[in-house]
Amino acid sequence: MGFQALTAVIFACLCFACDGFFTGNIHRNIERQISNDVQGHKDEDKPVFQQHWISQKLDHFNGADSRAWKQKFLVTETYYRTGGPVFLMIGGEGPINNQWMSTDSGSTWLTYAKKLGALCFLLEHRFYGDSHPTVDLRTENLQFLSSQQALADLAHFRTVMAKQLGLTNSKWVAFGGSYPGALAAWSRLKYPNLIHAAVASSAPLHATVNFSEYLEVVWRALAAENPKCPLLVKKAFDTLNELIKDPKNYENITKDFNLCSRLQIQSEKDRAYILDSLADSIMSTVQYNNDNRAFESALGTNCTIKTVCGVMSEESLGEPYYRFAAFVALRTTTYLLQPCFKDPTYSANLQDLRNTSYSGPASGGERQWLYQTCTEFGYFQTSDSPNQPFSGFGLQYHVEQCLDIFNISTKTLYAGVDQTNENYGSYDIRATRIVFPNGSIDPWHALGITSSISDDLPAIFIKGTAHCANMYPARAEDIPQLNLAREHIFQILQKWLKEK
Ligand SMILES: *[C@@H]1O[C@H](CO)[C@@H](O)[C@H](O)[C@H]1NC(C)=O
Ligand SMILES: *[C@@H]1O[C@H](CO)[C@@H](O)[C@H](O)[C@H]1NC(C)=O
Ligand SMILES: *[C@@H]1O[C@H](CO)[C@@H](O)[C@H](O)[C@H]1NC(C)=O
Ligand SMILES: *[C@@H]1O[C@H](CO)[C@@H](O)[C@H](O)[C@H]1NC(C)=O
Ligand SMILES: *[C@@H]1O[C@H](CO)[C@@H](O)[C@H](O)[C@H]1NC(C)=O
Ligand SMILES: CC(=O)N[C@H]1CO[C@H](CO)[C@@H](O)[C@@H]1O
Repeated sequence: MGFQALTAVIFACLCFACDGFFTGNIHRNIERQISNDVQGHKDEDKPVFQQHWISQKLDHFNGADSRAWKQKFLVTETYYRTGGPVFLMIGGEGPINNQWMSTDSGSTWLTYAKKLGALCFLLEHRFYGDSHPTVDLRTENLQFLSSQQALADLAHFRTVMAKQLGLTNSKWVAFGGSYPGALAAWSRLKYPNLIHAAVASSAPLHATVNFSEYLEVVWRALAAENPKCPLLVKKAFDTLNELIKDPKNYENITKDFNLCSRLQIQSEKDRAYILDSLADSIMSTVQYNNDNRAFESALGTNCTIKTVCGVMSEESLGEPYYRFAAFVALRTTTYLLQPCFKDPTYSANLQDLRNTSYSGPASGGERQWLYQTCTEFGYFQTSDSPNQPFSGFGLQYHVEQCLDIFNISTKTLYAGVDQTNENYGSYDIRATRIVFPNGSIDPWHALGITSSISDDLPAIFIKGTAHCANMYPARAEDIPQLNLAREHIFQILQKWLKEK
């Protein structure tokens, strides 16, 4: 292998290879902040993985444009045996997290690598983390941020790396969860000559502007814990919606939810913003329920659906409205270790999202991901469906953010989303050797492949698990279905690697 050992580097990092989606809401991602630094080495002499950079074109689809930039990737040879496959974990809408490469962590793809003798790469997505194709995040620069450019990066990476290391004839397998799960599937679809197979965990393959189904799954996930639970949440939220209409209540709402500054509703968007943020306390809890994200130092992982429904059933706390407030406060201070919930104004959030610096307050991925949703995917988690507990953050609110932040019109947004489905085929993906694990309580499964299309495109259903559960390290308390799913995916891979 041609890689040199890195000198000892302490990587301070945030985020993920498998991750939820940024929604343009800064706070939604705060629990992703990692509490301590992570070391890339077991000790100086025995690097577990190494960090490197590869040169990429800024625009893969314009031969006349020769501008280039450096993309970050990590590699571990720990498990590689001559003739073994090459695993490529695809980075997503945030900085890559070294824990996915740590051989101590036991993350699932590395357990497969160990059994199959695979060389393992983790490639950061352009415009996220340290992979900066342009000097800043100005909207005109973000034209080079797209899934298609990211897939072309990946194809080029595969080609160059295989040539450099003499691995051209090796079988490359793409892995990813959530958005990178979709990228893994699409890499197999678009570059079947380069990618032999793909594991596309919790992958939303269908782009949609009005993703109202998300909250319908949240309702069902809460109901599975306790049938009364979503009804109590709905009652609480209805009360909140009533109270928030009257400025006389601002003081009390501020206090009840421990907001960081006094509630001030000056526009319809201020109202939608705070309602969306408060609802998100429950949305995020459901999306990551019981996932073993603690291994990547995520905070708040013990706050689960059980916690929500436990607090919502606590009659001693008073009306459901007060129980909901108590849950938000508990999650904020006890689980996320924050002093207060958030600054409740839309304009403050807007200012953060408009900042175009790579060190700006939304540069961890929120601004970039919002741009991708406004140009390619939509995925807006609207409160428009009647079969869910929340209200007050409808489609228009989400769509207008695209205009407010990037000057992207609704027409452009819809055209972009249509083009994405046209380009990749949505649910009707025509490819082979892609496995689609999905979790029954993960709201993202609503946009995923949920039943096997063919023997070559199997879906793996994991009853009772949340977003990307199968990718995290196994734990003693994992439910049996989850362990079976991990094993099932391994067997599928093993079979596919024998195929030509
Ligand atoms: C705010 O809460 C206090 C204490 O619970 C209550 O006495 C007061 O009436 C409330 N204010 C309004 C405007 O409802
Ligand atoms: C979360 O769970 C872990 C282990 O299960 C425990 O050590 C920790 O104290 C818990 N944290 C909270 C905030 O409950
Ligand atoms: C953007 O964020 C950076 C870093 O936090 C800050 O220094 C800069 O002043 C911000 N720019 C604007 C226009 O707010
Ligand atoms: C969004 O979709 C839901 C159906 O799930 C529908 O009821 C609602 O009207 C849609 N919203 C808009 C603004 O079209
Ligand atoms: C926003 O876009 C519209 C239409 O594309 C354009 O006419 C307008 O000048 C843009 N506004 C800004 C502030 O860039
Ligand atoms: C929740 C969900 O949509 N699960 C689906 C995952 O895939 C299986 C097929 O293997 C479906 O039966 C499930 O409905």
